[in-house]
Order: sequence, then structure tokens, then C-alpha cells
Amino acid sequence: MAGTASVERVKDRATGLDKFVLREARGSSVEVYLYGGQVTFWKNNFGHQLLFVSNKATFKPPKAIRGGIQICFPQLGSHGALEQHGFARNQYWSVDESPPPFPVATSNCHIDLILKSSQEDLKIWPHSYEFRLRVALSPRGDLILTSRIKNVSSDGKPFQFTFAYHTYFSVSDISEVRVEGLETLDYLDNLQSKNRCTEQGDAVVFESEVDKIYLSAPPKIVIIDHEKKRTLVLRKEGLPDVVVWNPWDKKAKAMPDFGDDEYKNMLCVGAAAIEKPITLKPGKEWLGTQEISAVPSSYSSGQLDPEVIRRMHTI
Ligand code: TA6
Repeated sequence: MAGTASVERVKDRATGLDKFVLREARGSSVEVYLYGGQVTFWKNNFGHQLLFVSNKATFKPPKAIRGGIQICFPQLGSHGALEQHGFARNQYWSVDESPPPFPVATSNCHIDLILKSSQEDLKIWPHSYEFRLRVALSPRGDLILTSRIKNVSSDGKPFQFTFAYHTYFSVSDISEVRVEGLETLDYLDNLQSKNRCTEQGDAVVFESEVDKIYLSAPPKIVIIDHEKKRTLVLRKEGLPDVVVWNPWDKKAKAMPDFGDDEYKNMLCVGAAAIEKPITLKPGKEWLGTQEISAVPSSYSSGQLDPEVIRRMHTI
């Protein structure tokens, strides 16, 4: 009889860090580190590792783990005293022993983590918050991250933040990957001083460095890995924007925790809230969800085959 789902806390032998391993009965599994609250491993029911982690990633503060799903809070980007992409991704999270009732049904195979404002944080970002992160693995092997961020300030002041699930997908060959669902959207181009442009193509393809924030994107976008005949479906709620990044060769060489050629086998696509920062009044809580699924796809001549479309609609 197929096994049951399990959640196990282990100390990773290679890094010495504590992580949780979530396993579902049909073979899928996820690993999430307390460091950064970061998912680094997601294997589907077919045994494929779907996330990218650099072979040169470091697993110790202050560097965030280069890969997996980085939690970028309270900002994406680098503005003011806050470090690039905020502090949530390079701090140790704790297990949330008593999470408040969850507003949406999730898989039983999940772990709840929590990060609260530290004295260090308050010096550079003087707002008290509680950040609850649920990492869930569905029986079908879908990976769902739900963030609940609450303003627990006693000073009566609201605060603003931007946010991203900075997700590093593993791909066979970046030049064979297309992203669909972003066509015709406006985007901020980080390679052109955040200049606002409009996507012209009928899909996003990759022939050089791309560093864009697509604005007000649809709730579902797909990443088609032609060579692996795999389609990754990304669904989002509470997160209007999508970051898309590939460093390409020059920037790859300039990153010490990234292999020179690794840009060929990765693509960052993640749900985000950037153009319009989120404002939270004291006592209020914001919720943002990203769900990713992998479906087999025989992609050809620019059209997904009907079977895949049917299955995508049932995910
Ligand atoms: O989302 C893309 C981006 O903002 C790029 O500009 C690049 O800096 C990337 O994030 C990685 O940032 P990191 O601080 O993790 O090196």
C-alpha cells in the first residue's frame, strides 16, 4: 500500500543546518531550511528535482542560499538602509508551534515557520511584524507557499513593504525555455534603470541577461522547458507582479556563489508585490500565496497539446 505523507526535522549532513523534509505518498518531496525559511529542494512524483541551487551556494549568514525559493521581505531590490532583498532570507526562522487557524485549506503535509522582528531588524526597519510561512506539499506533488505577514506594532503606525518569492527553477537549457502569460504586459526593466516598457513578444524567451518585473500579471503563468518536455505552472494570489531573471554569462561570472555556466540551467520566475507596496495597519495581516506544479508537456509549434491544457486546468 502506498505510504503516507510525512514531515521530518533533520540536520543536513553537508551544511550542518536544520531543515524539514516533507514527503508525500506518491514520491514527491520538499526540503525547507530554517535558515532563510528557504525551500531548496522540490522533487515531483517522477523524481525530478525542479528547483535550482547553485553548486557554489553558501549556507551561512549573511549570504542567502543561492537558489531554491528565497523569501524577499520587507523589500525586493535595494533601497535605503535595508540590505538587498531584505533580511528575511538570511535569518534563522523558528517553527511556528501554534499557528492561528489557516484561512485556506492546505495539504496536511506542511510545515509552519515564523519570523518576528529582531532588535537588529528594528534598528534598520523600525516596524514590528510577525511573518508566518506555511510550506505545503500536495498529494499530487504541487508546492504551495503561503505567507501571512501581520503588523504587530504598538505605536499605532502602519508600515509598507514589497515582497517576492524569488524562485530559482531548474531548466534543461535556458535557450529552450519560454514563459507564457506575460505577453503584452508592462514591466520594469532593471537593466534600463527600472524603465517601464511593454512586452512585445508572444512569449518571453531568453537570449541574454533578463532582469524584469512584470506588472499586474495574470493569476497563472507557465514556464515551458522544451527539452525536458515539462511545463511548470505558477499560480499566485495576493501577488500582482512577477520577477523574471537570468544573469547570463557576464553577471554569472561576477557572482562568487554562482557557477560561470550555471545560468544555462536556471531561471528565476517568482510571484511578487513590488509596483504597489503593501500597506499594513496595526493588527492587520496580509496573505500572499504561490503554488507551483509540474506537468509533462509535449510542446510544439507554439501550442500546448490539448491534454496538457486539460490537465493544467484541473491543477
Ligand atoms: O530579481 C532579480 C534581482 O533583483 C537581480 O537584479 C539580481 O540582483 C537578483 O535579484 C539576485 O540578487 P541577489 O541579491 O540574490 O544576488
